Amino acid sequence: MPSVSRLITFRISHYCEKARWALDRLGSSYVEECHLPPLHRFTTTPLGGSSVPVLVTEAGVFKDSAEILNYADELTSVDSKLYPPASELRQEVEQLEAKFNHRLGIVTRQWGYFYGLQDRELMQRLWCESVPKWDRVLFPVVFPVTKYLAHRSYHISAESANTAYRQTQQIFKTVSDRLADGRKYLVGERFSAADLTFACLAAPMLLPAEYGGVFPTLNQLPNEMTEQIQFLRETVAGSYVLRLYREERHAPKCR
Ligand SMILES: N[C@@H](CCC(=O)N[C@@H](CS)C(=O)NCC(=O)O)C(=O)O
Repeated sequence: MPSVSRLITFRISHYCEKARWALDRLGSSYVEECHLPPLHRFTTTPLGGSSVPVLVTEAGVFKDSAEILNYADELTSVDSKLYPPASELRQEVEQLEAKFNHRLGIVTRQWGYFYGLQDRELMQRLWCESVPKWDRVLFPVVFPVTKYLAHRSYHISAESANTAYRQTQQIFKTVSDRLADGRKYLVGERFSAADLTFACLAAPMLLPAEYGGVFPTLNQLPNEMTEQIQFLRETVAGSYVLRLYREERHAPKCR
């Protein structure tokens, strides 16, 4: 009998949601192990990784969301693949995925943490959901360290949050333009890794109800944040993400 894979995550992380969505879509049997940052390093470092998500399977350890999608895709039947078999389409999907990974995911996180880290109780609820007891117990000690590390590694400030919001608007504009011809998906005729990646990495600024991890609700957030979320939800790209979540983010087939 094949052993059950382990998905190491932060419950809130949009990169982890990318891996989770791909595995749920595949109907793959896995157990999610959530951690509080930076305590995840006790798990990821011995596995040869650092950041989350990390997927541990019989076939090997996958230490990046794109690697996890590629692994999941190899196990997926032809009619529901996330990467199109035709090489030109596949290349387009991979280029969009890389662009969203390296730009969109970074700025939506920067924006979210700028506001979120100012609210210790909210971060406690979000970061501690489903983590082991020791992570929860250590939260009061760990929080100031994590907050400091997050500010330093993600370059968080009021100025970078403003820039991040403007950059997200620009990326949304390029996606809206792409959808302007009435196409249903970003590349080709089918849902692909480009759509999945865009939806997950835009999610912190849209808060879709079907998000597979944990997010705050609108009424837990400051007005400035909710106004920006409402504005983006009404763009073509924003409503596209909400549609993808409604139509494509099905509950896991098995766990
Ligand atoms: N390239 C990675 C990026 C993942 C990433 O940035 N993960 C963040 C959480 S959103 C993380 O683990 N940060 C803590 C760390 O690097 O130790 C992927 O796509 O998997």
